[in-house]
Amino acid sequence: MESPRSDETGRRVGRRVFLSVLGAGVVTTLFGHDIAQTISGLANSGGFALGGFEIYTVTGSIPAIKTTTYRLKIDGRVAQPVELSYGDLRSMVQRDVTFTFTCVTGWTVPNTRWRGVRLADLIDQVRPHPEVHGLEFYSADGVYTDSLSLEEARQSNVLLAMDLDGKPISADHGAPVRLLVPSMYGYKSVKWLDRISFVPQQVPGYWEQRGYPVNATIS
Ligand SMILES: Nc1nc2c(c(=O)[nH]1)N[C@H]1C(S)=C(S)[C@@H](COP(=O)(O)O)O[C@H]1N2
Ligand SMILES: [Mo]
Repeated sequence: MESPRSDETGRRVGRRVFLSVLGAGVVTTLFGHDIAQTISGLANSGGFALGGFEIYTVTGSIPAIKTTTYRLKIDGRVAQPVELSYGDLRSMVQRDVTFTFTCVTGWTVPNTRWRGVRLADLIDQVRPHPEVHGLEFYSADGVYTDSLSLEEARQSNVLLAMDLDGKPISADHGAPVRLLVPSMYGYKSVKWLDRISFVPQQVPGYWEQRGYPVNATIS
């Protein structure tokens, strides 16, 4: 469903795949993520519907990550590299951000309310070296990545989100921690976030290597 092309053919194919997995999405809620893995594997681009969202996973599976063993690695060109547990992140100041979630393929979910740690607070804590201009974000799925410029990453509404609409985010949405960049298309919002690396220059992410713009600002 994620394709840089938006011609009629691409859209029709996208819709057919979407409808064929709708029913299975409901089954997922009842019986857990093994079914989600199978379904998104079949759908190939990994989309099924959940509360207005389409759930994407480029690997075809939904990682199950325990909050008790979760670690977020922050490394690269910084004065203070750290590894943070879920508890560490929860003990930091929690911020709320409400916005319309927008995928570049055309679907939106209005008024999504997210809560978590402001990325700018973590940047202050690790103190990037002067040559840093980019941040790389890695998913625990082992495949998905994206990036921001240091300036974009400091925007006050950029979160490491742990709650959606007052509840811990589900595995489908990237639990226990996902990146959220409200001013940009959804592909910037890396799910199952487990590493942030500070680098001299921004590196194109998964979808950007496949044709989407590195600056994903919604105009
Ligand atoms: N790890 C990972 N993160 C990801 C993706 C993905 O496939 N894998 N898809 C991206 C895209 S294109 C969008 S639109 C959003 C969708 O978020 P959702 O699956 O919670 O609806 O997640 C983004 N983050
Ligand atoms: Mo997307």
